Amino acid sequence: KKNLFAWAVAYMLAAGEAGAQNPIIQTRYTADPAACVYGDTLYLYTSVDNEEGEGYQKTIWQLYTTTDMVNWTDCGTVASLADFSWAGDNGAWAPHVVPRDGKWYMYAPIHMRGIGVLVGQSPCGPWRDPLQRALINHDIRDIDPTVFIDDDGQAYLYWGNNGLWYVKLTRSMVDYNGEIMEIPLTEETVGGYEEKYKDENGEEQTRLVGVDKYEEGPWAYKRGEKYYLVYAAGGIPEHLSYSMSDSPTGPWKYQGRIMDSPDGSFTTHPSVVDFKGRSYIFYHNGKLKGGSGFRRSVCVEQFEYNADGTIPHIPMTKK
Ligand code: FUB
Repeated sequence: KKNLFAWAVAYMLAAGEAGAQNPIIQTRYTADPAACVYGDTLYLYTSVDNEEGEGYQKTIWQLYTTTDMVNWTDCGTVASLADFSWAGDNGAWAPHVVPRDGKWYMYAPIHMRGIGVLVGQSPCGPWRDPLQRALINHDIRDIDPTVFIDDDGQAYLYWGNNGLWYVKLTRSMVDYNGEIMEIPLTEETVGGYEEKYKDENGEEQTRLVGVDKYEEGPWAYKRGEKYYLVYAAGGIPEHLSYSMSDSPTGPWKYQGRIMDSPDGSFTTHPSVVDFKGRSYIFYHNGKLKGGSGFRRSVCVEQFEYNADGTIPHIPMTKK
């Protein structure tokens, strides 16, 4: 497979004592970071924005690795639409990758076709598509998967744009048990408040409006005894907010905004990990030369949790 084990040149060297320069990927337009810590390495998967044009007709997923958060290795394109026989030429959007029991699982949204899952022998494949169909295909808003494995071994898949759902994955990681559950987007769970309105057929509907509102890009994890959902919120432009819970199935309680809207991009997309004793949040902006809301670039900030486990407001930096 092209680029397999292409543990290529570290393309960008240290920019300073605290870490690399933002955007951390300067050789192409990358978006939708999904970081995964395994052993002594941080694996950073991204979607890839096109060099020209508007929209997200994206075709590949890229992997970058680091052991020190300063020097990054470009592992190249590790998966593409061609890995899914059913994907057509729809967009290769925000991925999420988790290792389990010696295998690697890539959850990959194919715009308008659902969320597929690839099983790999290594962080960069080779991959196979065991289902030969989407794992999740119940709504056109099935994008932005994030997988969290709880201490008891139960894995959960969360996803959704303008709607937030989860399922319990089976131990195989390529199937799920029980029903798809919707997480209510209320003022209590994700901020904002509900408003009634009439749709084009004159039917009364409810929508979430107000000060804050879940949009997309959920990132689920546990720290201590608390469960966290960090996500893009607010419509256009998006910013990052989060909710917390005592359980992976909720109820979730809205906690507030943690990062403002990035420069040059109307979207943002979080990934939060602890690595070598420090906490990091990845996101994207449109600040690379020639960048825009359709030509985005992955960035990272180090931060420290508050003593009570809540997340502070995190400024965006250039370094
Ligand atoms: O990259 C396409 C879409 O942009 C993602 O699915 C969203 O999270 C936003 O970042």
